[in-house]
Amino acid sequence: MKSGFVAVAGRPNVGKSTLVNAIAGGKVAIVSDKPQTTRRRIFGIANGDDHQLVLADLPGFQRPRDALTEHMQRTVDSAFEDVDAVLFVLDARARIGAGDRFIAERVFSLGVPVVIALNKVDRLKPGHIASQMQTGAQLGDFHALHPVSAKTGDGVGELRDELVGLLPEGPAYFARDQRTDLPVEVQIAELVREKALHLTKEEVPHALTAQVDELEERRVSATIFVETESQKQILVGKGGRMVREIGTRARPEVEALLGHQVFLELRVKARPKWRRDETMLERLGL
Ligand SMILES: Nc1nc2c(ncn2[C@@H]2O[C@H](COP(=O)(O)OP(=O)(O)OP(=O)(O)O)[C@@H](O)[C@H]2O)c(=O)[nH]1
Ligand SMILES: [Mg+2]
Repeated sequence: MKSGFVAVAGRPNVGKSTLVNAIAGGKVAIVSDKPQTTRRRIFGIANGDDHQLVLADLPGFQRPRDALTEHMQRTVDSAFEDVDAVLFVLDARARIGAGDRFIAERVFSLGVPVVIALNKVDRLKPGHIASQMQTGAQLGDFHALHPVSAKTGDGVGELRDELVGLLPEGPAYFARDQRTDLPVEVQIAELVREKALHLTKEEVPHALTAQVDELEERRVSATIFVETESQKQILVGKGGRMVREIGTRARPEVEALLGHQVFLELRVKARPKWRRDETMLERLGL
């Protein structure tokens, strides 16, 4: 049996979480078109007959601006200890530049194999993919470089096999039917946050967090926190329309996760400067 850990590195928004979901064969991490969607380390576990590949999905590399982003970057930094390989994700639709080189300096100095995934190649011209592969190849002494589309699944099987091939002999670290290490309350809070992210823009997505207050057999109650009263008004919406829409979108996924129907009760609260509040961050597990 081969088993081990692979850390997923890359700039915000390159598609790390989408790729982890694709490799794990199910949704373990939430995804959005807003940068800084992932705020904590999330294991995505890919099980096979003779292997267990544990991917550590991570926040994107960033310059910290407050306690939250500081914690996020600390999570990234510590996630590289004791991994068997790094999956370095690049965005084929963006310019490969200084941000990627900054990450390259870090990951290529770890002394473990680095596999580069050039993601989002769906519907790109072959010539453009080839030139992005060339630029990506100059980032460092990589073990392999795979053009993939996490969205369509193109190239994902080959990438997965490549990563499994790098794992040492070892035991199963998680139950064979387990796909993530996140507690179910956190998974639910994340689903709620994802739907809220999708429905908001500008500064609001960054000011959002969610927490499950009560998880009962048929009833889940959760709070969405924002930082200001005006953000709260946006989240509540006219006559409660917005928060209802978030609930409507989140509920089917919460039900799929729990395996039965639930009543999902959402509240919105303003908690000024929660992103700078160490106590609040600790409560949220961030
Ligand atoms: N076209 C295309 N879009 C993709 C692909 N993979 C991810 N995306 C989109 O890219 C955006 C970011 O995806 P995420 O998976 O949240 O990116 P991330 O790197 O985890 O982002 P952070 O957690 O914020 O660092 C979303 O809108 C995805 O739908 C892909 O292969 N092709
Ligand atoms: Mg992510």
